Amino acid sequence: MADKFISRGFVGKRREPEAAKANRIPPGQYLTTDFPVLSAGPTPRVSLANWSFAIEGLVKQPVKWTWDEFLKLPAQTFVVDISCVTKWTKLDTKWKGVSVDTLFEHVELDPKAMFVTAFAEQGYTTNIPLPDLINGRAFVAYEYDDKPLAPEHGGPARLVVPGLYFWKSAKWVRGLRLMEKDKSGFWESAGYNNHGDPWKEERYS
Ligand SMILES: Nc1nc2c(c(=O)[nH]1)N[C@H]1C(S)=C(S)[C@@H](COP(=O)(O)O)O[C@H]1N2
Ligand SMILES: [Mo]
Repeated sequence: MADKFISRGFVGKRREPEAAKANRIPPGQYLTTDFPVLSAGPTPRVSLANWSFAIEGLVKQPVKWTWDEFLKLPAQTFVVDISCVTKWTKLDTKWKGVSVDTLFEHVELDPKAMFVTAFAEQGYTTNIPLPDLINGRAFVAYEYDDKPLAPEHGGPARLVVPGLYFWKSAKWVRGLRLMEKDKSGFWESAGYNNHGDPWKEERYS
């Protein structure tokens, strides 16, 4: 009895009912509290002095930021759920970064632009339909849990697209290329689904 009373008293944050949490887990996924690392190759050593982030392709005038310039862009905190195609889902991950909407305020998109290739160090690419990146749906993160993003998780900066399987969230991202037609990226060319909506279980092609 006493134990029960004390533990209730020490719960600082009201816990979300388990049923509500279950509603946030896409079909076929299980909940994890650790943060697995999944990379196709070794973690690249990225020099901030040579780092840049570009928006190119179907835009009137391409734009490129240095690391210092990028840090001056208006940043936000995002708390989002992520789901990897290998079936783990992690709830309430906390990031700081710049929304793709904010980045796109610096370019004029060609109305023909419908798809985006996110490109990263070591030639990693992933393709995403433009609507899945805008209106608050995606961001370029450089902090995780109030600390600089760890290199193995994509630091100095990675794309995060919470609405799609996590392979779309390009680590060590260096830019976005706007395109008229869809073009398969690294994992998509290897048999992963072109779109990758976890709620529709769009895992493979
Ligand atoms: N550049 C790059 N980005 C990448 C990958 C990669 O191999 N290289 N792997 C993807 C895959 S398959 C997943 S599940 C997530 C894993 O991110 P994490 O290692 O931070 O968990 O990154 C994605 N982004
Ligand atoms: Mo993955």
